[in-house]
Amino acid sequence: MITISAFKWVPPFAQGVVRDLRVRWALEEAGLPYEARLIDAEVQASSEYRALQPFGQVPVFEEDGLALFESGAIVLHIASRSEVLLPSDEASRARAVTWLFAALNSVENRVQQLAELDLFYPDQEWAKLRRPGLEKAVRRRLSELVAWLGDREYLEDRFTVGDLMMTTVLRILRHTDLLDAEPTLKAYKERCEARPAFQRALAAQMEPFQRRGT
Ligand SMILES: N[C@@H](CCC(=O)N[C@@H](CS)C(=O)NCC(=O)O)C(=O)O
Repeated sequence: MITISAFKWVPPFAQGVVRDLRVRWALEEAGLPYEARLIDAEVQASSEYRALQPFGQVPVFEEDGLALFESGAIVLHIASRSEVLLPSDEASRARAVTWLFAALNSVENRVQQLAELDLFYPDQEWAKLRRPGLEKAVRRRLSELVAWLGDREYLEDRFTVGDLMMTTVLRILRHTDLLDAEPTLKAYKERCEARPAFQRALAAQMEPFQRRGT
């Protein structure tokens, strides 16, 4: 049985965007059953967990003695077992993988910086100075994505693991109105989020938080 790590609890600003979501979504799309190992700060700091994830973060993927960390690597590993996520022809497959990396290396890096600034350091003087430039850099990536999408429904000619990853990255901007300014991109994200596999993944991440009532 596949096991993934996830948090027992995170503050509301993080609920629904923790990175086990993308792994859960990939597993749901691939039709692979899994169990979640819910962890806390004590487990994160333990040597047992650090042997699985050197930085103490979630998610970790475990199956038959194989342990993987880094959500991009995990999602790619899952996708390699699913035609839904990775087309079988070589060129289309390579394009889908390209978009997975683009989501992580060209979009998430900026989006994450903005989110950290807004959520962790909103009152710091240096953050106030840095924010306009960072917002501009994020806006630029969003408009570049819009230009690429044009009339397309997905980043390529069908839904792939690239769209899965890009959607989870765009969700990190939910505390801002940046996507409202880009209706094409907002509609793209919502199209991907409407997939039943995403809805199941989101519900599964949220379940322990809702059970706790916070
Ligand atoms: N690059 C890593 C980032 C993982 C990551 O940032 N995980 C966050 C949750 S979304 C985490 O565990 N944060 C707690 C911490 O860093 O201590 C990945 O994609 O797996």
